[in-house]
Amino acid sequence: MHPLLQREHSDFRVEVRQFGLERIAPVAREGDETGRFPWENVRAMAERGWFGLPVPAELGGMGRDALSYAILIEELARHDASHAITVSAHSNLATGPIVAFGTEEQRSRFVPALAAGRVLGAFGLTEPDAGSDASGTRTRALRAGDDYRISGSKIFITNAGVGEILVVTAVTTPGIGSSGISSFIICKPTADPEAADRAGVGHLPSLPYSDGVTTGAPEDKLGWRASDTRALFLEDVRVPKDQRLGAEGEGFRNFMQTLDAGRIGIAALSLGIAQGAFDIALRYTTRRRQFKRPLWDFQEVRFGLADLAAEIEAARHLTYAAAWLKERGRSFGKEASMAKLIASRLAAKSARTAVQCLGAAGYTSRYPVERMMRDAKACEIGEGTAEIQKLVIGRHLVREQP
Ligand code: COS
Repeated sequence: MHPLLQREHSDFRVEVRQFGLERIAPVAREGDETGRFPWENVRAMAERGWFGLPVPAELGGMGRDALSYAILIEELARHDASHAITVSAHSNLATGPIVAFGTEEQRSRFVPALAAGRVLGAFGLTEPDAGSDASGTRTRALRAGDDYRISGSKIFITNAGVGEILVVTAVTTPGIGSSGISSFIICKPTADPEAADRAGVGHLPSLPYSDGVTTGAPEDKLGWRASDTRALFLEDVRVPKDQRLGAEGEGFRNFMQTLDAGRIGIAALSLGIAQGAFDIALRYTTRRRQFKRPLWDFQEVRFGLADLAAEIEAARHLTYAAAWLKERGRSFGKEASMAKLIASRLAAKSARTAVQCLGAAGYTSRYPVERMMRDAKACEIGEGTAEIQKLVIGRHLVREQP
């Protein structure tokens, strides 16, 4: 067992692994082919409390630690990255900032529904002109009495369509850069009401929906195809001032902290893809025979997979260490970026290696490794590109030098 884990972590891993085998593996390929959002499994995961795993029990969550959360995302991604990113974006990026920066009233109003998976949450930072340069936000929030009127657009937002509670950034004071950015909680009905209705989750009409919020069509993506990624359009959206998250001007810093935590989620997701692809390659190469012996007997194959196993274990140490630091309230931003950088690169390598081990079979949709290869690419881009992780790590190194 990993030295940072307790028995409860291992038991939880077994539970999620079982769910992955029974509920995710059978639908992952269809989700990839059709792009259909996995509403039935969202309900099943909600029933297990997984949308509120790290949320304190008094807010309706399971109150589990950051390591349990990393294990959840890792094990979901072992079979399907789309399921994993749906939970990760909801938990770390949407629920996380309300728990961390919300007032008592905001927490009790919005978090229980998110923690129960009653509705899904989304995080709206990225804009057409503000990707890696997140402080380039153009969405504008104008104060009007007790309200703000928010206008602008966001792009590539996970859960934007299916979700009902959105946490978004907008400029409250223009011309002063990141200190002029604030964040807001905005509610709107799900874009998929019939499917949500059939699943019995995802729609909560008692939420304070704002008019003027619309979403684009689902993006046609290379990977993570069963996850919901859309543009979000805000047209003179009236948001009461009590839905501002944190003080005016604190939105950027709060979102940066949220992303630090999010990066542990993407590291865990990457780890899951790396492990899932490795498992398939190991199984295949120990059974498939060529030249009268298993592929595994060829040193090239065996050494390649041994290398991969060692690198996966190293990435796991890094990811769990970042989660461990976060759990203890210690600084973890550098470690989270390092874990994401290394694990996402590894996911791509592991999936590519698995495709190679399986040869032509790996190149077809008969095996999930080609999907994993596509899914892995997103891990090097989402929640901060590999280049942004290096920039963040570099800044920490300079700051920490003796
Ligand atoms: N935690 C807390 N505060 C942070 C922070 C963090 N991780 N990172 C930056 N800040 C603070 C800074 O301390 C600074 O505060 P002061 O103005 O009080 O000094 C403020 O935020 C501005 O920081 P900085 O000047 O470093 O901002 P930059 O515009 O130079 O950019 C990067 C910072 C590039 C790191 C940031 O824009 C980033 O992470 N971009 C990637 C965005 C991303 O990951 N997008 C993915 C899509 S969202 S799923």
